[in-house]
Amino acid sequence: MGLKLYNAQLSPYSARVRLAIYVKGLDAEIVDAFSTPELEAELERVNPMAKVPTLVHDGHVVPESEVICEYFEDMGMGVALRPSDPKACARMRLFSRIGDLYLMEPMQRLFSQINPKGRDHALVERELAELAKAIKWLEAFLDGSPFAVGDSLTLADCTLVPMLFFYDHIGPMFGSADPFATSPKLGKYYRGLQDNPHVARLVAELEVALAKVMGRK
Ligand SMILES: N[C@@H](CCC(=O)N[C@@H](CS)C(=O)NCC(=O)O)C(=O)O
Repeated sequence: MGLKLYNAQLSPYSARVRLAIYVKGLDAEIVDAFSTPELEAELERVNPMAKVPTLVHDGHVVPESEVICEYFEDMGMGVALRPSDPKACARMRLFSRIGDLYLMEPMQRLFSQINPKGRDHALVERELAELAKAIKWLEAFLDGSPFAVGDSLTLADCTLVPMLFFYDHIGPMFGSADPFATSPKLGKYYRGLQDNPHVARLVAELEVALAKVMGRK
């Protein structure tokens, strides 16, 4: 049966898991869960949350991107993307928590305000301020090296790359020409990571998926 991932190309949470799959070189069936009503119904059957990503491994269902990534590690699948040192591991999880709780939350609310027509300016201002806080924290916790933690890719990078992809694109939509202007370490980190072929593949996929959606608007 193997691994089956219910995915959406533009979901930053799905992208986090795809990146882990690519880096680990796992053989997984990746299906676009929202491409047909049948697949949507299948997703809802396997996971009542009906969210992507959802992993099914030999019939065992694992929802939630971070839980899936940690599951890969616990199962010893592919190259390790979790440091063995507890302190490094805590740093890795900190980046994921900041991403999930403080970066994605305001960004999700900003996604609904992309169209300047009928934009709620008070909401935009509030969420941009929240987003700026998360960016400041990431900037403070990064140590200036090419990876978020240690000297190789970890789950922290899998989390941050797709989120920073959206941050990089959402900035100009709300009037910021260079979203990384006040976070040079973070900008250097995000741009530098794109030399990695797995990261480059993921970012290219996100570009295609975003262009498709924007073309529809
Ligand atoms: N906390 C979840 C978030 C997953 C999530 O919100 N996925 C969105 C796509 S980005 C989704 O499936 N939305 C469909 C829905 O909620 O019905 C994770 O980390 O996996």
